[in-house]
Amino acid sequence: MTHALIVIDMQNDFCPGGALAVSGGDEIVAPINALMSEFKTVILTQDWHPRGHSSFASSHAGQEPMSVIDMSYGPQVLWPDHCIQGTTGAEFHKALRTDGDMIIRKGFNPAIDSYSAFFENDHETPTGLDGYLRTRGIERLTMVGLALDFCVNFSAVDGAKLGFDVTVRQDLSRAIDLDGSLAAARAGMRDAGVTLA
Ligand code: VGL
Ligand code: ZN
Repeated sequence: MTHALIVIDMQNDFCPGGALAVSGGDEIVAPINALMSEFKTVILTQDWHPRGHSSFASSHAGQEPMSVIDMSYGPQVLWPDHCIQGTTGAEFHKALRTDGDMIIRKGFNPAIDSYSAFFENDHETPTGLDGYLRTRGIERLTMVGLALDFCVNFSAVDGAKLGFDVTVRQDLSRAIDLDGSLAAARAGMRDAGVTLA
């Protein structure tokens, strides 16, 4: 069975010092680099927002970062401005290996956030990753990266729903953990049939 490693959002803004820093995000760079050597297929994702993106608190008058609003597609956490296209914050951590086969960008639609590597947050607009994996005969996925309770979680659950055999390496992920989001994410991944390693 062809097995791919998916490295999620290992970007400056999610590492200490970044706009939406995930605690310990930089600690996993070296072990993820090492893990890449064990996979024939490595895919990286990159959170890639235009300025003024609808997921930014700054785009909504009177809203603070980390508050939640209702969007047409459901609840949306409002984030600090992060991973703006072409900025240093959107670049991969400078020590990360980026010699993978494919980089998939997400979150570029101004009106919809995209945590998952497979679908935007409306859960129906595809990123194209499903087709890419299927046409390459890939059936098994190992996921690592940031953040465990948002982009890794949504990607893992969608991957499992699409029929991939998905394992999340929790030791090679770090969480934001907003109001119990980590516990909820773990339960949701388990329910979807994701293996939490
Ligand atoms: C992410 C919040 C906003 C993530 C991306 O990579 O988990 N979280 N954008
Ligand atoms: Zn984002």
